[in-house]
Amino acid sequence: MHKSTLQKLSTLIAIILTLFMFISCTSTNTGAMDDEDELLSGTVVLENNGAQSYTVSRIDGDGISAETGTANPSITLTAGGRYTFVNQAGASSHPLDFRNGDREKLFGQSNAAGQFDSDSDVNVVENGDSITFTLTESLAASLADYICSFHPGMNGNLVLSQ
Ligand SMILES: [Cu+2]
Repeated sequence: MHKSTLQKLSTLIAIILTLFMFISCTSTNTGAMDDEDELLSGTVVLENNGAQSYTVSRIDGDGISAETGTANPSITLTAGGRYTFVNQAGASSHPLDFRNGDREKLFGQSNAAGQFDSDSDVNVVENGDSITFTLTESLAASLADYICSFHPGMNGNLVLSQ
C-alpha cells in the first residue's frame, strides 16, 4: 500500500520534471528566434549622376539612413546590422568599393582584393549590381567611405550611428 503510493508519487515527479524540461527547451528556442528577428537589416539604392557622383534614391529597412537626391551623401549605418547596397549605376560601369580611413579597400565590387573579402562574419555577398555585408564591430572600426573605383569623384562618407 505504502510502496504503491511512493511509486505513484515518483511517477508524478518524473512527469512534472519532463514537462519542465520540455517547457524550458521550447522557451530557449523561441528566445533564439527572437534574437535573429532583431538583427537590423536595411537596403540603400544608389543611382549616379554621370561620372560625377552617386546619389541615394531609396532606403528600406532599419539601421541605415542618408539624404536622398543629393550628390555623394554621407550614409549612416548602425553596427551589427546587415546591409545591401543596390548599385543602379552598375557594378561594371561604376564599381562600388568600401574603404578604411587610409583609402584602402575593405571589400567591394572592383576586382582589387579587400581586407574583409573573406571574413566569414562580414559575409560579403555580391549579386548582380547588389552587394550585401554584415557590419561587424571590427569592420565598423575601419569603415570610412564608399567610392567608385573608376571615378574618384564618386565618393562619400560612411558614418557610424551613435
Ligand atoms: Cu563611376
